[in-house]
Amino acid sequence: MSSSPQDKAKTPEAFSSLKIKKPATNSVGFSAIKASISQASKYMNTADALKLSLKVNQKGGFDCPGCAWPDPDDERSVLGEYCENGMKALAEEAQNKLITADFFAKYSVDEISKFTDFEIGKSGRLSEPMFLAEGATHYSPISWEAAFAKLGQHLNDLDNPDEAVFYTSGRTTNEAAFLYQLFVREFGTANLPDCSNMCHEASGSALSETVGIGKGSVTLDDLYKAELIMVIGQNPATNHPRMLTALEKCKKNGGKIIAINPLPEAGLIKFTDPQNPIKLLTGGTKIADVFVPVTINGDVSFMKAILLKLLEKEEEQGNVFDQDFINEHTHGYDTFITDLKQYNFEDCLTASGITLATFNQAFDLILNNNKIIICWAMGLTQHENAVDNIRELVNLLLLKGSIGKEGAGTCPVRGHSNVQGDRTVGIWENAPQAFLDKIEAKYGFKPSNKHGYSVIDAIKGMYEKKAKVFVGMGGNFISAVPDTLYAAEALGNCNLTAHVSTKLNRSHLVTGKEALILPCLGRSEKDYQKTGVQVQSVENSMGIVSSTKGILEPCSDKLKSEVAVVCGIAYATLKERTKVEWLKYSANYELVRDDIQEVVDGFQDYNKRLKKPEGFYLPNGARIRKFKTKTGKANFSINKLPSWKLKKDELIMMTIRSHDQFNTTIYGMNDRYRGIFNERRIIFMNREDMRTRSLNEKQVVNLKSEFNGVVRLADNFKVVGYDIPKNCCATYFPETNVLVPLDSFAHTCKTPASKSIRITVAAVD
Ligand SMILES: Nc1nc2c(c(=O)[nH]1)N[C@H]1C(S)=C(S)[C@@H](COP(=O)(O)OP(=O)(O)OC[C@H]3O[C@@H](n4cnc5c(=O)[nH]c(N)nc54)[C@H](O)[C@@H]3O)O[C@H]1N2
Ligand SMILES: Nc1nc2c(c(=O)[nH]1)N[C@H]1C(S)=C(S)[C@@H](COP(=O)(O)OP(=O)(O)OC[C@H]3O[C@@H](n4cnc5c(=O)[nH]c(N)nc54)[C@H](O)[C@@H]3O)O[C@H]1N2
Ligand SMILES: [Mo]
Repeated sequence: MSSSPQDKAKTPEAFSSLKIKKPATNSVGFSAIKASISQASKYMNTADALKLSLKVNQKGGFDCPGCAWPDPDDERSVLGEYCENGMKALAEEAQNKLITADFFAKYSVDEISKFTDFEIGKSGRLSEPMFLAEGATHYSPISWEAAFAKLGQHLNDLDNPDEAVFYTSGRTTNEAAFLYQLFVREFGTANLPDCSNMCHEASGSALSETVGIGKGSVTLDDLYKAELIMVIGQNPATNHPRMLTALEKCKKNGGKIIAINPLPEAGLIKFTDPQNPIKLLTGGTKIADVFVPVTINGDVSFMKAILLKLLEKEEEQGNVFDQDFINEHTHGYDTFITDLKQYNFEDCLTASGITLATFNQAFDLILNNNKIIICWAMGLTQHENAVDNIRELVNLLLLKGSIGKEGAGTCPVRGHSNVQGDRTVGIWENAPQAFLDKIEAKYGFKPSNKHGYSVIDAIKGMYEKKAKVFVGMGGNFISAVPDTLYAAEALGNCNLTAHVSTKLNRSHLVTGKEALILPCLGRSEKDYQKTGVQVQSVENSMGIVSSTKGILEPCSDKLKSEVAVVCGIAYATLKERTKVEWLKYSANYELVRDDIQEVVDGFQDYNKRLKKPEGFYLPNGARIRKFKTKTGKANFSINKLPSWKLKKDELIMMTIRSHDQFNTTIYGMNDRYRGIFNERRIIFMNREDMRTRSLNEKQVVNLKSEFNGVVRLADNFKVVGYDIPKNCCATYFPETNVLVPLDSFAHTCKTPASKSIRITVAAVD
C-alpha cells in the first residue's frame, strides 16, 4: 500500500551531523566567492558556470532567478552583478544531471518522498513530461499532446470553473504570467492564488490603502542618497546580497543605517563587497550604526515608542514633523495623533524588548534625519498583524514627509525575481474591476469578478472538495504553504494535480488521484521558437521592467517554455470556444507584449522600450506624491498593539531561511553566517530559555503548537543556543511548516503568520 499524502508531505526526520561554530559578523568577501565557485563546479560544467557568472544581470544578459533586487542603472561590474546566492540559484537550475523516465521507473513516488529535500533537488533537472495514473506507484512518460489533452479533459469535466485552482510562483515571466491569467479568466474562474499571498501581500494591502500603490516608492538611486535607511525584518546577506552594495554606497555618502531584527544577522553588521579586492583584504564596511534586537512581533510596539517620542519633541520644539507635507498631502493626521496619545511610552518599549539606551540611539537618528527609507521583508509581513506593521512604518514616513522625494520612501524588498511583475500583469485572485473591464474590451469575454481563492482559501477549498483540479505554474505548493498535513490531505482530495516545473520537488509527490509533471525551460536557457530565440521580461522590486534572454542550450529537447505550455493547455482546454488566438503567441512573444500594453497601464511601446538595455520604469504615484487612495491623499492609519500572549512555557517561533536554500529548494546543509553546519533540523533558542527548561546545546527536542484547540507536532530538532531575544526561537522553513496553523494569518490579506507561531519544546529522552 502506498503511504498517505501526509506521510509524503513531511520532511524526513533523520539528522545529518550538526556542527556549530561562532556566528559570523561579516558577510560576503572571500568565503562567499569560494562558496559559489564550489557550488557551481559541483553541479555544472565549468564553461557553463563561467558563461553564466559573466552574463547574469548584465545589460542584454538574463535576469538572475535568485531575487528581485534591481540592477544598477549605470555602471555594472565586469564580474557581473555577482552574488553567491544568485550563483547557487543558477547552479541549481543549470545542473548537468537530468531526471529522465528511467529515474521514475527506478523510484516509486513513495520512495522519492523518503528523500530529503536536499536530495530531491540534487536528483537533477526534469527533462520530459510525466504522468501518474490513478493507483499507480510510479510516474511514466507521456507526450506533450496527451498531457495537454488530459489536463483539458479534467478541467472540462468540472461542474464549474471555480472547482479549479491555478497557483503561480514568482519566477514566471510577464509574458507567461499574462497568458496564464488570461487563460484562467477565459476558462471562467478567478482562482489565482499566488506565492505573494504568503509573501508581500501585507505590503501590497497596507501600501495601497495608505499611499495608493501596492509597490515600493524608491529607486536604487534613492538608497544611495538617503540620510537614513531602516532595514526591518530582513536578512539581506542571505536573501538579497546585492542590496548590501547599495547599503554600503549609502554609508559612503554619509548615510546611516538602523537594523531592526531579533537576530544579529551577519550582513547587517558588516559587509565586504566581493567585487572590491582591496576591501576583501581590509575587512569590509560596518553596516548598521544601530542594531535593534526587537522581540519577534515587537515592531508595532517599537514604532509606537518612536512615534510617541517624536510627538513629544514636536510638541516641544515644533520642527520635527513635516507639517507642510502633512497639510498638503495627507489625510487623518488629527485622528492618528489622538489615538497615539492613548499609548504609554514605557509599555511600548517594554513590549518591544528594547533597552532605553538602544532606543535612544535609534531615536536620535530618526529625529535628526528627514530623508528616510524603510526597507522590509518577511520579518514584518508574516504575522497576524502584518498589515499593521507596515502601516505603522508608513505613519512614520508621513510624519517626516519622507516619501515622494529624493532619498526617501518605502522599500518592500520583494522575494521571487518576478513576483512583482506577475501581479502587475494580472496574477491576482482579486483583480481590480478596471483591469477585468480591459480584458473584456480586448478579448470579448467577461472575466469572473468574484474574489477568487488565495492560497489559504485554495487549501480549504481542496480540503472541502470544492476544488478538484490543482495546476501549479512553478513553485512547490505543498512545502511552501502552512499546515503541511492539512494541505496534503487537501491536495490528495483532488482529481488531478499538475505542475509546470524546472526541478523535481515534494509537490510532485503529494498528488491528487492523477498527476502530471510538465517540465519547462529555466531563465538561463535559450527559448527557441518559430521566429527565433525569444526575449522575455520581468519587473524588479523597484518597478523597472527589463528583458531577460537565456544563454545556455536547453538541458533537454523535450522541454517547453512556460509560454508554450500555457498556450498548449489553453488551446487543448478551450478549443472552439476560445476568443483568443492561442497558437500565435508561442511563436512570437512580441505579440504577447502587444496585448499586455493594451490591457495593463504603463506598458506603452513595450516592445520598443524593452530593447533599451536598462529597461524602463513603470509609473509610480507615491514616488511623485500623487497618492491614488480613496481620499486622494496619503492616509495615516490607526494600528493597535498586538494582543497575543504567550502561555506558560510557550515560545514565539519564526520560520526563516538558511543561507543555503531558496525557499523550498535546499542548496546545501549549512547556514554559514549563523555558524550552523550540516544540519537543518535545529531550533535557535535564547540560552536563558534553555536553562529554565534544562535543555543543553544539541539536545533533541520535539516541537508542539496548539492553536484553537488543535495540536500540531514536529519531531526531532536539535537545540542551538543563540543570540536571540528571550521567549523567541527560530527554525527553518519548510521543516516546521507542519506547525503553522492554517487559520493563523494576517488580517486583510491572509498571509500565513509563519513568523509568529506559538510553540512549546519538550526534550526527547
Ligand atoms: N538565497 C535566497 N534568496 C532569497 C530567498 C531564499 O530563500 N534564498 N527567498 C526569496 C523570497 S521569496 C523572499 S520573500 C525573500 C525573503 O527574504 P527575508 O525576508 O530576508 O527572509 P527570511 O529568512 O524569511 O528572513 C526574515 C528576517 O526577518 C527577521 N524577523 C523574523 N521575525 C521578525 C519580527 O517579528 N520582526 C523583525 N523586525 N524581524 C523579524 C528574521 O530574523 C530574518 O532576519 O528572499 C528572496 N531571496
Ligand atoms: N514557514 C514559512 N513558509 C513560507 C515562507 C516562510 O518564510 N516561512 N515563505 C513564503 C514565501 S515568502 C514564498 S515566496 C513561498 C515560496 O513558495 P513557492 O514559490 O511555491 O516555492 P519555491 O520553493 O520558490 O518553488 C521552487 C520550485 O519552483 C520551480 N521552479 C524554479 N524555477 C522555475 C521556473 O523558472 N519556472 C517554473 N515553472 N518553475 C520553476 C522548481 O520546480 C522548484 O522546485 O513560500 C512561503 N512559505
Ligand atoms: Mo517570497
